[in-house]
Amino acid sequence: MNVQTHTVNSLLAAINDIGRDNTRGGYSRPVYSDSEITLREWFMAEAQARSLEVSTDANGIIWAWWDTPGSPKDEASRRGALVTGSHLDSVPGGGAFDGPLGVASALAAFDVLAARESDGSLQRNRALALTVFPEEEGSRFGVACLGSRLLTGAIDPSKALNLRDADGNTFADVASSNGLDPARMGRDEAALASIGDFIELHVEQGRGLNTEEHTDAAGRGPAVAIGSSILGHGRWRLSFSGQGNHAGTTLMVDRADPMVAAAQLVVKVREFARAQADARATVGRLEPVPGGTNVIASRVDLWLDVRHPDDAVTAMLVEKIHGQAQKIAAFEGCSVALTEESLSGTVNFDPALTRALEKSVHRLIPNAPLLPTGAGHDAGVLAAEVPSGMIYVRNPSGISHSPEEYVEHDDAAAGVAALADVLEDLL
Ligand code: HGY
Ligand code: MN
Ligand code: MN
Ligand code: MN
Repeated sequence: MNVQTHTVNSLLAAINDIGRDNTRGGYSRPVYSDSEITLREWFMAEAQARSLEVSTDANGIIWAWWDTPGSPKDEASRRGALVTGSHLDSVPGGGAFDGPLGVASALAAFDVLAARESDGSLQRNRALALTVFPEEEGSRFGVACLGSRLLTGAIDPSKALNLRDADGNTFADVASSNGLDPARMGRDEAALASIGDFIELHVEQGRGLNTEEHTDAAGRGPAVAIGSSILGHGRWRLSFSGQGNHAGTTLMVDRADPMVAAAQLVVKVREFARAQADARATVGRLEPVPGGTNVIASRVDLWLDVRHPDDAVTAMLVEKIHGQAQKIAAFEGCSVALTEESLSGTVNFDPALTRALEKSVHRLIPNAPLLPTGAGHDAGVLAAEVPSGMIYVRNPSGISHSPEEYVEHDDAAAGVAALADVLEDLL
């Protein structure tokens, strides 16, 4: 096994049992949970083992610095650095690669560059950093890419600090108990100035690399793709309120059941999205209150995820869904309230940086295509402030946010080799 194959796969193997979810399957690694903290500690140990200077900023982002030889390791020498990274938190019951593949591949790519530096074939005159962003999935506090949104000012710290998890803990309290000072959170000019280019390597989500357009005679797609754009996407919560009551003593004619209203809306969401080319709309989370088997719910919270390349279409779809929800609620004797939780416009990655990624990647993988993605990423949030780009590593089934998410060892190694070449060319 060569260095890249060994390192990235052995790094992932080392964290393979952290945060396993034995009820849902896969992994549940919510931000600042024991498992995600254990992963943060694993990352910091791996970074320190590579003599990287590790620190956590006011927004909870971990920075592992590989300063230029002989530099004073200060803000000035780190300005405009070459930064790569991803996240370690997961969705509930998620896969092993979404996030950790980017972090492990960056560690392995640094190993490749260190080997080139020690044999004299690489001179570094630009600082490098490896970053780990908190709450990329938004699984605990409801807003995706919370760390990168705080860093860029895309979310107001007061809104972020008041976000609550399912147990009612505020982000402020959880962040404080993890050593952060809520008063210092928010847009960080110095940190942003330190990012000259940002590259995120990520497991492919969706089947882009395995469609006939990209596969060879053996039906196999290239190991790697370069990101071109991220679909605009947002999250909304629709709360249906009715009359909580006893399941046994309440006649059917006497009910105002928000679960029945929510169920009707779920089917309508699919109907409206199917009628709109390129739209994706999902209800992945439905929470009845109080949630008893013998209880007619008093309220049902329904979370809606809508995505489309045209932000105006996303807005139109949400409005149509909300209008339908109001009609259904009225018919069922219920009411409904809509709350927007987060919204990200469509992102086109930096054209010059994307061309540079293509040039580097095509040396090793000439048929690596440009791929749009429907998945949000910290790289997409940073793109509003700094040149940002992505590399995707082939996922044979394209399935993600599921225990079935997978990357073959050789493709993971190819991703490291591509990332190492990209970083070297940008140094
Ligand atoms: O939801 C997303 O697209 C990302 O995985 N956070
Ligand atoms: Mn991810
Ligand atoms: Mn994800
Ligand atoms: Mn992401």
